[in-house]
Amino acid sequence: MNIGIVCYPTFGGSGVIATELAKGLAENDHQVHILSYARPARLDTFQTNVTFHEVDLSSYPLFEYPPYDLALANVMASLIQYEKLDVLHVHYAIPHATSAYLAKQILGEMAAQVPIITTLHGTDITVVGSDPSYKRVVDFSINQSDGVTAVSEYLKEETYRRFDIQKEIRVIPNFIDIERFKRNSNRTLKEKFAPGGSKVLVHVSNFREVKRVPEVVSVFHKVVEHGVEARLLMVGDGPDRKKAEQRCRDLGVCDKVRFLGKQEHVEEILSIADLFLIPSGSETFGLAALEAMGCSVPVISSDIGGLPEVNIHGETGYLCDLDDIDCMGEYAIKLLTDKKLHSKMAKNARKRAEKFELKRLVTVYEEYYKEVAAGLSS
Ligand code: GMT
Repeated sequence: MNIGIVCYPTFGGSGVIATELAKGLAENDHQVHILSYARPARLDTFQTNVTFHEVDLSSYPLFEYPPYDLALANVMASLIQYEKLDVLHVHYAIPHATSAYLAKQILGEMAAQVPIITTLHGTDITVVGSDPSYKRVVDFSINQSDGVTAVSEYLKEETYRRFDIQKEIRVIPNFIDIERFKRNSNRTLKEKFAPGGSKVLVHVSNFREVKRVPEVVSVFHKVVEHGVEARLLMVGDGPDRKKAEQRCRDLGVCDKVRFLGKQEHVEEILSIADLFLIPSGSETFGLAALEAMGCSVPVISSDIGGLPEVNIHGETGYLCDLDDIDCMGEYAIKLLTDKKLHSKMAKNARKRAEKFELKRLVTVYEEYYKEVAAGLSS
C-alpha cells in the first residue's frame, strides 16, 4: 500500500506513535510518506521506503499566523494525486483531520476511494479540541473521517461524551518496540547517577502542567525522607521545569535530583531505573509508562484517564488518587524496600508491556485500513 502518515514532529506521544507506526509499516513493505512541519524526533534511521515531506509555510505580510492547515491540505492533495496514496492516516485531530477533509474535497472523485483515518490521541479531545474556539470544527472533521481510532477505551468514551460523534470509534492501543524497550542493565551508568547502590526513580515527560512535575519531586522527597538512599532522574523539558527545580530547592533534595533535559534514547535511562513516576492530571494512555514497563520498571501513577488500562494496580505497580502524594510516596517506599515484591512487579511490568508489542499492533492498523477501504468501495 501507499500510506500517508501525518503527525506532529515533537517529542509528544502522538508523534512517537505515528513515526513508529510508519517505520513498522515500511518494514512490512508498504511505501510510507510522512507529512509534518519538521522531521519527527523518532525518524532517526534511514529506510528506503519511508519518505519525509516537510510542509512548507510561505509567509506573507498579511499573515500574522501562516495557515498551516491549508499548506498541509495542499501537500496532502498532491500526495494523494501523484503518489497514489491508498490511505491517509492522520494522528491528532487538530488540524490534521480538517486538512485531510479539505484535501479530499479538493480532489473530488479522484480521492473518493482513499480513506481518511483519524487517530485521536489525547488533548485533541480532552483539552484543546473541546475548547469552544475549535470544538465545532473538530466535531465536524472527526465525523467526516472514514475511520476513527482512539488509543484507549477511556479516550473513546470521552470522545463520545464530549462530541456528537456518529461514527464507530475503534480502540487501537499504543505500542512499543519491545526489542528496543527492554532492560539492558548498565552498571557503570547506574553507578554514575546513583553511587553506592542507591535506588533510581525516573520521570519522563514534556514537563507541561498536566504532567505535574513538581509532584514528582514531592513523591521523591517522601522516599528520601523515609531514609531510602535514592536519586531522581528527570528526563524531558517544558514549561514546568522551573517549578520542579524550585520544588527541589524548597524540599532540600537538589543534590539527589538530576534534570537531564530531552533525551533521544530514554531506554538507556529506563534500564537503570527502579521505579517510574507518572502523577499526571490527565493522560489518555501514558506511553511513557508503557516504555518504562518494557524496561521492567514498575510504575506508580495517578488513577486517571487511560493509565489504569496500562498500569495494573498491585501487579505492574500502583495507582493512587490524583494529587495523593502520600499514597504515591508510601507505595514507592514499599516497592523500593521489598526486594521480592519489586522483582515480581518488574517481571509483571515487562510481561504486560509485551501485550502492546509494535509488530502486532501494526498488523491491527493494516487490517483496519483494509476494512475501512472496503467499506468505501462497497
Ligand atoms: O495530549 C498530549 O499531551 C499530547 C499527546 C501527544 O500528541 O503526544 O499525548 C497524548 O497522546 C499520547 C500518545 O497516544 C498518550 O500516551 C498520552 O497519554 C496523551 N497525553 C494526554 O492525554 C495528556
